[in-house]
Amino acid sequence: MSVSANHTKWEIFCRVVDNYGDIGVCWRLARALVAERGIDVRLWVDDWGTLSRLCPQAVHDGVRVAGVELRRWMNPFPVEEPADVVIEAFGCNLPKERERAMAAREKPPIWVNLEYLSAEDWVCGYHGLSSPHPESLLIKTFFFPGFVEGTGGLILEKGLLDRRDQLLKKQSRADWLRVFSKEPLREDTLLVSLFCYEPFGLAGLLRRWEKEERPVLLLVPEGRSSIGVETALETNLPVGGEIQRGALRVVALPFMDQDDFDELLWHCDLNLVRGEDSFVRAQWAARPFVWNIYPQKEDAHFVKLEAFLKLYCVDLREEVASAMAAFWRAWNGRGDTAEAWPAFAQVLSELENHASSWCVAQGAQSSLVTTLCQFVDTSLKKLDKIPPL
Ligand code: TRH
Repeated sequence: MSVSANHTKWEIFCRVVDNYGDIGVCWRLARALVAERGIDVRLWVDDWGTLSRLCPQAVHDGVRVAGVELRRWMNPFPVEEPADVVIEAFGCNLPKERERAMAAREKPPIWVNLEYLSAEDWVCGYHGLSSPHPESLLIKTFFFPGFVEGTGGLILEKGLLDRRDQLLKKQSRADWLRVFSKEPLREDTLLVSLFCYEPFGLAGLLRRWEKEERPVLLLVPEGRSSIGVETALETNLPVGGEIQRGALRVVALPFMDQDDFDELLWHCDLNLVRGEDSFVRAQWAARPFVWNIYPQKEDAHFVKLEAFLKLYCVDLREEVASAMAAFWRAWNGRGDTAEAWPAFAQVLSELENHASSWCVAQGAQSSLVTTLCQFVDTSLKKLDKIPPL
């Protein structure tokens, strides 16, 4: 009988380049592999400080949290038996000692390079391509998450959408909000979450919201986003602090764990998110959202942004799609957010319906955990057929 992915040991290697996204994705993936498949997972992380912001239980090297063995990626790399499946996240380059140990195994480990998420057309053509190691029998396969058939899919934990619906049924947003703010919430308030880099149009948008008829309540977790608001409003905004400016009220939240961050997105009418992981979580929230894409040299990120807009807007009315695209572009520095806001605000209810159907359609596709396990199962079968050296 051949071994299935569920009975193998996996390890994920992650270098924290900047921000939380890379480790955010790996930590989430590791937990899902354990929870859904009972896989024994070890996660190697080079930046313990960033990991422990996301996972405060990461108190020492080797600790198990949510069933995942958390390990410090140190130099020189500890001598240990490599796992059966090795995931190199985002081209982080495995330690040479580890590559040598992998090559020395009787059966080479299944080696996957997990790439960044993109909606660009070329992704399907590159997903699943393999590259043999120049000096050993190791083969590295490139795995691309994505939104369409033929990619690796997205991380969607089993039961997440049901948990979201149940929570929203039993907890009103006013009750949820009481933990963060004692001010009563007007029924018609537009509740917005803000997780961003330094969008050029933030100050202009806040000024626009101050003059809105409909009250806007902006919830801002601590970090670059709250610093951006402090700069724009020329004030201090410590965690727990609140500011009222005209129709706009800002509440500063602490940095939460990933599950609490999900709940924030589920309760808001509009989520301003960034990077990769929060961008996907906003889609599982099934609410209108705006993506602050990670900026790249020579504006290369705009190609990625446009590719996603093209895919996401396929079934939208022309007027709705163009209002959404104009606001997204402005938020990323191409256009004026304050000018683009009224048309965008006008189509929010239509975008809410669209966000729900998009979420259902994406949720019906195979998740990243499923595609990875299928790939590992197929690779194990092939390995079984290779006679030992
Ligand atoms: O932190 P990011 O900007 O990460 C980015 C992207 O991943 C990008 O692709 C990468 O190249 C770049 O870093 C270097 O944004 P992202 O991807 O949304 O990750 C943030 C993580 O932080 C996500 O897992 C959600 C989590 N989070 C919390 O858990 N609690 C919080 O309070 C907040 C605000 C975020």
